[in-house]
Amino acid sequence: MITDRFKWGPMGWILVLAVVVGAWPALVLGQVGESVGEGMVRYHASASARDGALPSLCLVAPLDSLGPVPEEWAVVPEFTRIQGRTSVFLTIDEGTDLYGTGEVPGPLRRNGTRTVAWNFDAYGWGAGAPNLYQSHPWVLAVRADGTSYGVIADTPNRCLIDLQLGIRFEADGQEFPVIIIEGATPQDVVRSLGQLTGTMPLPPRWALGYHQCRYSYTPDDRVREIADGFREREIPCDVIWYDIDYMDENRCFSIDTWSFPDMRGLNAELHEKGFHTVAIIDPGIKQEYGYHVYDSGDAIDAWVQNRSGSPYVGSVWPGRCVFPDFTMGQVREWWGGLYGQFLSLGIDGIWNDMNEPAVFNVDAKTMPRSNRHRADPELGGPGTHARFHNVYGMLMARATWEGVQRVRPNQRPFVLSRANHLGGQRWAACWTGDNSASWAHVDYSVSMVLNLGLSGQPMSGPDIGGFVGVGTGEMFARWMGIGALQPFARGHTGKGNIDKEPWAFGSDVEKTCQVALQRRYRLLPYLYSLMREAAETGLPPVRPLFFLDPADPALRAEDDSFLLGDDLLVACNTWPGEKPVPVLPAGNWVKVSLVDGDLDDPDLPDLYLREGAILPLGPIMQWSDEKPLDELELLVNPGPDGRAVGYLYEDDGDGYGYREGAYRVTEFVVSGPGESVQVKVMEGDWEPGVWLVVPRDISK
Ligand code: NBV
Repeated sequence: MITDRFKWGPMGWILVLAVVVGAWPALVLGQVGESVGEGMVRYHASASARDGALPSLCLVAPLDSLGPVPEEWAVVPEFTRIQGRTSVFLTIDEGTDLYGTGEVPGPLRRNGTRTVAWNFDAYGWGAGAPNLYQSHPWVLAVRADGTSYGVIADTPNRCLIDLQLGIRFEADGQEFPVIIIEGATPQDVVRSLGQLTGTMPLPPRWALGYHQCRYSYTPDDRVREIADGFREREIPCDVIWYDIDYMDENRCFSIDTWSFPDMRGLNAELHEKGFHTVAIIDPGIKQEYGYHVYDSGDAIDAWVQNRSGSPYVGSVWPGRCVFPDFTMGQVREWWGGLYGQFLSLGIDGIWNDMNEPAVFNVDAKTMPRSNRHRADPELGGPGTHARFHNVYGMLMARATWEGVQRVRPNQRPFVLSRANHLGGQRWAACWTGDNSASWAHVDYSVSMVLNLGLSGQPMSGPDIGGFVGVGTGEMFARWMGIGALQPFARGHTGKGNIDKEPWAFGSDVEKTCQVALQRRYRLLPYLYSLMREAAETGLPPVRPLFFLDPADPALRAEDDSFLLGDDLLVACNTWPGEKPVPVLPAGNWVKVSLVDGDLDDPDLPDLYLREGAILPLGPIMQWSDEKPLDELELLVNPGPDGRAVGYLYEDDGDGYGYREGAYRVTEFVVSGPGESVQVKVMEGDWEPGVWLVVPRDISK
């Protein structure tokens, strides 16, 4: 019998329906905001969310509240909570363009895209990949009038960045705050991002040279052959890389002495010839008693645990592996200590790979989210892998960087990491993972490096030539032409693939690669000055064209070209066939030649110098320290008033003397028509001597 003691109203039925189909009604939360700096505001979902917030894992330091949100503040988020996730929505005005979101394939302008911040071993990734190896829950917005703001979703959890109708972040786990930065220009916002999440420390100058890698150069004689191949052909190169086959059966921090009987001697030989070396280290540690890394880690109970509290075991290259829990300071310290003996073999830099962390034979390609980390209180205390997954690679890179720095306190560490998170530029540079030898990937490489730069990471680059697949000589030549002008320039390819050294595709391609790399080495003084600026301010060396005039709609989606600094425009040709006609911003941009023959090569990008700029060029060198920088050629493109200005930063190229004043910032000025170049030291007391300055007026 039906009684009327309990009657379902229409709302009740809607609720039942919602539960059945899983469409929970969203709970709209009343956000609370506070000022946290000049032009910076933080909003929490509610007062209780603010009081219970976990420490930020991307900021340099916790942000104190500096009082209420300024009255004129325009960008206000709306928080909702739905099915255990927090969603934050910010409307955007008509004409607002969106950028950033980290390591993403596809166009520079991100409006209409959906990206998932969830570090993932994305071997052979393509256009539709929602998530790659790194996570940057960050969006840079540029309004129609060129003013700008940026939004950090301050959560390490898996986070959707949905830019289809505005800016929407939706993240698992506990409610998270957003930090909004306002700026008069996008450059201001990117600088503020650097202030909040840190900047990349100045790398050693050799890291700005060309790097040659493959999976793997083995045995030792093959490494010698590659190194000699560069020197004999006079193709500039600074670094040779050791991929995993240098290890003894994939055990990290070990050497396969059958193939590399004298690793120390080999590195000494390479150093003699002007090379540095970088070796790969993965996080998966073979679970094997008697192996010093396993034993010493086990002794301090270093491993990430499964949900029942035992060490989690997953399969990677060495077989059954355990994974260091880098959320504990003690583990980072132990890990860093392992580099002492390792670097004593004469290895110069470290490459951290597979640190999403990648795990074989499981659908998720990583460890279970229910795994347990025993994080230190400063990281918010113990938590599940769901909370720490996205920062695992960043904390590994941090442990590596700090360890290398402890071992060699007077040298600058160079670390490359596949996985990383917003803020991770403090410890590692990045490459864009296992890309493919296709024209589309040549094209992505330009916008990816741009968006990484707009997301705080100034030093990135692709595997030049493509990791997966063969490609063609023309593609390789063009890729080298572009890659040679990006901050991190490394050729690399996969195991079993064809050779991809600059000479592997015949003499024409070899010539193009030689000229491409000679251009890079002539530009090293400029590139190094730009890295110094990145270290100081967070502004990346590779910049989008819209930085020149953020209000000009014609520049806002331009990603066939990029700017190196403010003065040099690189017009890329990322597809086969003729060079496209470049979009040139206002002013008299003049096409420049840096090396004989570069203007006639159809596979090299054209370079244009800004009106009013002076570009300092060094000599062609086979490696970055081959010659002293005592002769500079200055390319001068005077403005309509005859004026031109340029800058140069110099120091020892490694070490920390520059912190004590051992550096020099020089200004070059042509003050009017027919005037000669005036050279003025602006900062620093570094005095290695003077250069012979050879000006070339390119306007004539
Ligand atoms: O260590 C081998 C490779 C490495 O060459 C590549 O750059 C990384 O992205 N590594 C991945 C593991 C295996 C890839 C198939």
